Amino acid sequence: SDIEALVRQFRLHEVLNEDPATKTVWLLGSIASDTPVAGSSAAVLTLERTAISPLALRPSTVLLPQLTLDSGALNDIYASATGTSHALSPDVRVSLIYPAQQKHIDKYRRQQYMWIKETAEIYGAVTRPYIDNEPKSRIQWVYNILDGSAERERVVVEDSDRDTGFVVLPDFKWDGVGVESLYLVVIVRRKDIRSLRDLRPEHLPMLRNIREKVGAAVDSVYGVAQDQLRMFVHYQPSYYHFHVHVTHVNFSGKGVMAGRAHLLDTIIDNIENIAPDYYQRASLSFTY
Ligand code: M7G
Repeated sequence: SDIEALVRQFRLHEVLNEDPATKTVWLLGSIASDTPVAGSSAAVLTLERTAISPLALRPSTVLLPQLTLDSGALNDIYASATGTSHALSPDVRVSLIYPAQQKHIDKYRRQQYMWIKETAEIYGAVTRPYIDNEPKSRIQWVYNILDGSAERERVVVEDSDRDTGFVVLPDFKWDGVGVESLYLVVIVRRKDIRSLRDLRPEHLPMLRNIREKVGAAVDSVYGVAQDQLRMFVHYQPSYYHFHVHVTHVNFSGKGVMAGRAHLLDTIIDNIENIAPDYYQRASLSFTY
């Protein structure tokens, strides 16, 4: 594939970060050039071990011919070894950002996060001008999905209504191997909602539409019931075009942590039952 051709040319410059828990490394390198600085040749490559899908492990499967083991340790009834599994494929998820901007590199580089409590005033004075200053090209990938010029064949379900519609497709964070790591992204058709901060009562039909239709579609396509899904919104998001994350409840990762993930159900409830301008007035804390 095209991705494979690009990844083959990747020359490592620096390990940006690693996480043994999620078995992931983030690498900075260059493609087709020797100068791995932010600019035309920089690339951020993510390599992540996929979860072992129970689907690959049918009851009568004989594992042995599919595993090559190095000599390990054997002690009484306990044994441990490393090895290579040949049939449990795919076993790695690769994602590539190329050409990568400085912002992408900073996002994946290991860093010490700090809490920021964003009041409505700070949003207006600092965050909002920052968002409005972002080049539209940062969300070009979103527009490509909405107009069907990218990832067309990956669309799971869509609703074409101008005000309440959306497109749902597998998120790059999903390895696609097992439903327990299911991760979808819901991109709304409206282009005027930057983030959670912009949500108002007029958006309730859209939010409810997402909750009901996406829930039903995921059940029928993947066999995961609505009460086994986590639907949430990031604040701050990386991309300021409103979208909703949908994962299996068993999925765990940084993105579902308190402080960044806001449950869709809670968002609807806050606007509906607490205050119509809840998200224009709330102080929102997040790490930066
Ligand atoms: P976010 O909360 O703005 O940022 O979510 P995050 O990446 O820090 O979580 C954007 C979501 O869109 C993330 O879950 C990304 O993995 C996903 N995503 C980003 N891009 C560039 C693409 C893409 O091109 N295609 C798809 N299918 N998903 C993407």
